[in-house]
Amino acid sequence: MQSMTRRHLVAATAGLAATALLPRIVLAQAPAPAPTGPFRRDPLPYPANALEPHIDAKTMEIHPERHHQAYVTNLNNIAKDNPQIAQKPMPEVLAKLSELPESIRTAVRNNMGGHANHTMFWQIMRPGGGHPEGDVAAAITRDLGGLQKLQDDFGAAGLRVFGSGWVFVTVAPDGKLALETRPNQDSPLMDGKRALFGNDVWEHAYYLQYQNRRADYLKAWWNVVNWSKIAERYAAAKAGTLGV
Ligand code: MN3
Repeated sequence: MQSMTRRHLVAATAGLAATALLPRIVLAQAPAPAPTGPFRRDPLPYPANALEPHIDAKTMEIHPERHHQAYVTNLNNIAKDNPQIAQKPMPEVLAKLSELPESIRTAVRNNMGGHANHTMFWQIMRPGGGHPEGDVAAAITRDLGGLQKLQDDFGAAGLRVFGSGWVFVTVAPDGKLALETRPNQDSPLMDGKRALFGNDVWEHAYYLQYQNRRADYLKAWWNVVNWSKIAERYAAAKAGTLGV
């Protein structure tokens, strides 16, 4: 009984400490979007200026809070009359776009694709960068010719995307990797595949800092790739549990 009481006291104290810290944490982050439907955008897992000097703070404010948020808001608006789009995980909806009513198919393709792509994108970056290790490093060597060749080929693929789109490394259930591009907000999920990671080559992702120099952005981006998150995603893909 006494240890129970003590545990409660410890829990209560921890709760108080967390509450005391809360205003400071809230101030440091972007304002949380109002919940107006089943879809929501998680806050960035790092401050907006954390990826400097490779991606500027202003871009990392505008890109999630306006561009990504617009996809989420649009999805919530579509879901008002079409709640079925929120009743299955996004990979399942995106893999079967042809089963949706034609009146919403293109809007779901663009906005859910955008939501899925950006949700992945924020996760697979972090300050400090690093190098691939373990299984994922071995798979890059086996399937993509090693990290240097991957970076060269990924950059070249990114330059070949005409207009707006994405470059992805996809992962098959058996762990095999492939380099692929998609236009607009299309996602490998639309082909029943999984994105291990990818880079956004829409101008909104880099224009404030790099203007038309997409090649420089593509090269600098490797400095903020979160290889430990990618290793987690690789393990999840092979276990069949990787989502967006
Ligand atoms: Mn974008």
